[in-house]
Amino acid sequence: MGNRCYTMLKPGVLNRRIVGEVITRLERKGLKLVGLKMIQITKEVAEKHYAEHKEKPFFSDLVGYITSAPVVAMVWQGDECVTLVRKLVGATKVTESQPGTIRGDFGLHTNCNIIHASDSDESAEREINIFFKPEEIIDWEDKTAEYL
Ligand code: 3AN
Repeated sequence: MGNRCYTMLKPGVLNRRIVGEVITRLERKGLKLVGLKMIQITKEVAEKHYAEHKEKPFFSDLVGYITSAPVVAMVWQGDECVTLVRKLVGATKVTESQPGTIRGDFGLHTNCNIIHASDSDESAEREINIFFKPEEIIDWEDKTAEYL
């Protein structure tokens, strides 16, 4: 089965009509999409998700941004999924994310970067539990997995 990574396209992705483009990058890698939905998250849920940043100066802007419009919440699955998704996503700071990565190609400001991805298996489990019910995750049989 591999492991799972919670991934969230922030409101900027919907605004800019690049939902498909960003999802395509994760799909093309060969990762398996096992959960997907569009949700309007509440302030409470956003604060819970980003609890580790509660004391940071950018916390209220971050919560304001991800509650400003719907997000696209996803669960990806595969061997080394968290590590691979983080590589495709790129570094947190716009000045450090390399061209070719999602953040490196689609963002100008760190405080409104367009995608979230879990940074460890433990945070993936915590975040998946915040946003998805068990029955919303479908581990479908991938008959072509051997080619990936
Ligand atoms: P990542 O999303 O790469 O795991 P975190 O967890 O350090 O990075 O930060 C969570 C989010 O907070 C980032 N995606 C970004 O939107 C925002 N953020 C992080 N660092 C800064 C910063 N120095 N200034 C403004 N916003 C930041």
